[in-house]
Amino acid sequence: MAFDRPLKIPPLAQSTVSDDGTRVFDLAMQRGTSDLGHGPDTETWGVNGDYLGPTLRADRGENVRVNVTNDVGETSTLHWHGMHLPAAMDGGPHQTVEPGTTWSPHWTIDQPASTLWYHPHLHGSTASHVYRGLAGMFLVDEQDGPALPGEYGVDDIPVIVQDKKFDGNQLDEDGAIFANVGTLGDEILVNGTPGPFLDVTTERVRLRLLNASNARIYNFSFDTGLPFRLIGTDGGSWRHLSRSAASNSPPANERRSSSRHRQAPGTCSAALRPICAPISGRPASRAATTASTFSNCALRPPWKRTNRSRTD
Ligand SMILES: [Cu+2]
Repeated sequence: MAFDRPLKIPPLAQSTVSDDGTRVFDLAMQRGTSDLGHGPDTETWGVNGDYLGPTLRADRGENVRVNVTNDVGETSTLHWHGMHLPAAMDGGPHQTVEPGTTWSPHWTIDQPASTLWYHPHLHGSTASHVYRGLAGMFLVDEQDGPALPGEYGVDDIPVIVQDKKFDGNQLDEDGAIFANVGTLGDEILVNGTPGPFLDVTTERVRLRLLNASNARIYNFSFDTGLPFRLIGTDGGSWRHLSRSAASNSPPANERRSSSRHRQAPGTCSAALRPICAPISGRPASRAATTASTFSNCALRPPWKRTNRSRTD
C-alpha cells in the first residue's frame, strides 16, 4: 500500500486548574464524519472531534477531574483503562452517561508513569462504540520517571492501531465470525490515518503502541527486522514491574531488545528504537484473515526521505 498521508497526531487535551488545584479536562463524546480512506463522508464518533479523542496528560500526585458530556445520542460510558482509581470513578458499565448529560469523575493520580487509554465500557456495546471512534490516550507522567524521549508528537509518538471493515464509504460493523468480540477489519488505520507516514527528526523515537482494535492481535515488528526495545506496558515501565506483575511480559532477554512484539486488543505498550522502516502488524493465529501482513505506518528518518510515498 502507499504511505502517502501524514500521520495524524491526536492533540493534547486542554485543561484548566481549578482553585483547589485540580486539573480539569472537558471531553465531549460526539458524532461526526471522517476521511478514513473512503472519502470524507464516513460517519464516525469522536471525543472533542470527529474521530478518536485528544491525549490527556497528568502528573503522578495530581488531582484530576474530567467532565464527560455525552452528545452521541445513545447511552455510553467512558472508562479509564489501566488507571488506579475508586470504582465509582472507573467509567465501567455501572457509570453510564445518558445522552445530553455530563458525568464528572475525579481522582488522584497515583501510579507509575504509564501509557493508558480511555474508551466506552458500556455493557454489550463497548466494541461498537470503540469501533466507531471513541478512544484516546491518557499519559501519566512522573517526576523521577525514566529519561526517555518525551516531546509529544516529535519523538514521543502515539500509535493507535485499529483495523476497519468498510461497506461502501461507511464503517461496516458486521463482525460475522467475531461478532462476540466486535468487528475484525481488513484495513489498518493508525491514529485514524490510512496509509500514514511520519517524518521523524531524532535518532531515538518512543512509540506508544495502543491496540485499539476490537478483535485483532498484532505481532509488531519493523519490515527490515530491526530490533527495538520494549520499555513498558500499561502497567508502567519495566523498572516498576515485579516479575509476578509482569505475567504477560516477554522473557527477560526480550525485554532489552526484540524484533517482534505481540499485542492483544485493548493493551498499550511503549517501544524505543532508532527508526528507519515501516512498522508491520502480522495477525496472530487466533484472528485468522486472508491477508498475512499489514504494514501500518512508514516512519521515515531524514536520510531516507527521497520518496514521499513509499509503497509496500
Ligand atoms: Cu479497557
